[in-house]
Amino acid sequence: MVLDQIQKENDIKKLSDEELEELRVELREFLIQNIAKTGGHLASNLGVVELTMALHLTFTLPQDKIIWDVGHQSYTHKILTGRKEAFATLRQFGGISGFPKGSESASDSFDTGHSSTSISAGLGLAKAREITGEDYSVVSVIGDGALTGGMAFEGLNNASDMKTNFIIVLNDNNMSISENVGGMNRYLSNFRTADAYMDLKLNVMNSLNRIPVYGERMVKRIRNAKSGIKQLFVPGMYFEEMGIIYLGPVDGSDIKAMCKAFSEARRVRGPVLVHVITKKGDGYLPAEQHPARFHGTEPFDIKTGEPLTRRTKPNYTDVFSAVMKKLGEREPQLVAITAAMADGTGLTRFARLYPNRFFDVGIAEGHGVTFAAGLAKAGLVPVVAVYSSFLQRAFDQILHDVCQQKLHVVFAVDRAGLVGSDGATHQGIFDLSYLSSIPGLTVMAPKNRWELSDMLRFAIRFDGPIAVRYPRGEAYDGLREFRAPIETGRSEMLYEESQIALFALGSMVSIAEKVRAVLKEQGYSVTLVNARFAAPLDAACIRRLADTHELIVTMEENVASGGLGEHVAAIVCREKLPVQLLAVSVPDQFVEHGSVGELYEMLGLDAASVAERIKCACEEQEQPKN
Ligand SMILES: Cc1ncc(C[n+]2csc(CCOP(=O)(O)OP(=O)(O)O)c2C)c(N)n1
Repeated sequence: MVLDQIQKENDIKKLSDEELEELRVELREFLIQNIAKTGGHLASNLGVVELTMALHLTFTLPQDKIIWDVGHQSYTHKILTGRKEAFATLRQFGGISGFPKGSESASDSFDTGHSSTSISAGLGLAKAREITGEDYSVVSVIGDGALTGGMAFEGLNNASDMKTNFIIVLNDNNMSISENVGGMNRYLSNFRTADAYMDLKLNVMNSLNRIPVYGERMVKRIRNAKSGIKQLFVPGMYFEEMGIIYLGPVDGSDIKAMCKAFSEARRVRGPVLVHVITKKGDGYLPAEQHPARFHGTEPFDIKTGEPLTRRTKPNYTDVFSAVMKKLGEREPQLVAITAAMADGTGLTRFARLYPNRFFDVGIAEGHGVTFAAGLAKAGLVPVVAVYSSFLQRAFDQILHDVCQQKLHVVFAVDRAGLVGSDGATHQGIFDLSYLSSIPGLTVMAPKNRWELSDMLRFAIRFDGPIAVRYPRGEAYDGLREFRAPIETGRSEMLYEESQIALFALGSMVSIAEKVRAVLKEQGYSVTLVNARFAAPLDAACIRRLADTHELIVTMEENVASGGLGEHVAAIVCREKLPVQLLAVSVPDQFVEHGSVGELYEMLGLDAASVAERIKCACEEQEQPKN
């Protein structure tokens, strides 16, 4: 195997042309075989095998800096930098990450996970190089999807002032997770296929050449022109006009052509963009045919491309999708917004049924929220469906554009809580903190699938800014006998006893149910309250619990700082309520990848650990048992 000759960075440079041919085949086979077992981002990685090889052939790692935008496509880079053996542990607890990590390798020059950061980060590295007087190349590799994010445009705008070399590689596969959207995408389409561009150029030049004298002169002038009519013939004028040299388009399966383009790019004094045309899923038919499904995949059967395990029970996203479908029919004012995640957030069905009321804004969470504010101002009811960690991008837009004007925008915050294998950049463990700190924003979390449905209906008929946060994965269908009508700021009493009160929010209610069972078996008397609202908090309930219990245990799938526990503690402290408090939450730290179950155990959020902590707290206080 040629692959065995790659033990560390730059080993690829020792290979012959024949070996490189062999390597690209082996790399694809390796990716398919491994991702079929571990799951991961298959389609994007298959598309950049040759592109990554060409980068590694041209540049020298770790001195030169390659920054992978989003970073989900960095698997070949990881293999070529000596991490092949670790691939069996990809995205597993304690294993290698699915994203670039400086802690894994010095060749991962910038950690990524969220989209559209690579140009800004690369520019920072390149500027630093000017100041420190070092000598290295900086290459930001950005996808056409990631190029729809505002930060990428801000970076381009800023990069145009560079006087030293800064390379942007546009990895253009004409796809975001699903179809890419927007004007930039259409612009790129104009010259995506080198053939089409070449044909157009040749046709025009030939026609002009046929006009005696004048035609020839015009062709000459066009060739010499710096701008104007030249943009009819030269691709990438948008970039050129901004002061960024455009090279391409280059065929992303042609290693030699890419190496040549990258070498040319390295000679440019200033910012340069190399436009590389790749194909998502390249080399594996099921991924080529269903690039969106294979963007991020669970383990699958290589022969059929079908997932190894079939989901039988609905997850929370399915519940959201079903409610949106139903309410879309009844509420003509209802509109839905996604930032390039129609499939992931469950809006595909809504999009199909009500295309005029569905908006994919590209990977632009901040813009999406302010766009929703505009829609709300004009009387519509926008639902912004977005993952918790990506909504972090839109904090100011929620605060400044939505909440200060008290606009009725509904935030359907999916993947709130631990998400598992995508790891630290994707854990949704901060939204309770950043959302519940904004005045006037109502924040809810359902205990089970029925309550998610009720909360969404409540939110859509609400007046004012409101968020419903719900986790990734199977929707809990226990506790279905408890379905008290939802009232703003009111919790739901599930089991009322004395001594210990569990005050749990959202996903933690089902854990609290188990904790209660463990504690009751040991003779404790345990109340269980479904908090329902993180803001406004049910202060009356806290007062009542403090009166009748020795210990209140808050439970939330969010970091401690700024979360439910702190809000409850503030009431208890302010009002000097005579009760002991225990806050169960995600500790204030970034949480790496692993299965959600493993992470729960590691963080002490599983029922057994929580019950143990409560017992210790009771014993510390020498509270008598019932
Ligand atoms: C801020 C943010 N929003 C959403 C996502 C989810 N996401 C991951 S990859 C991706 C599409 C990226 O498309 P592109 O840059 O073209 O890369 P490709 O997978 O096509 O190679 C999206 C929307 C993200 N990572 N970050």
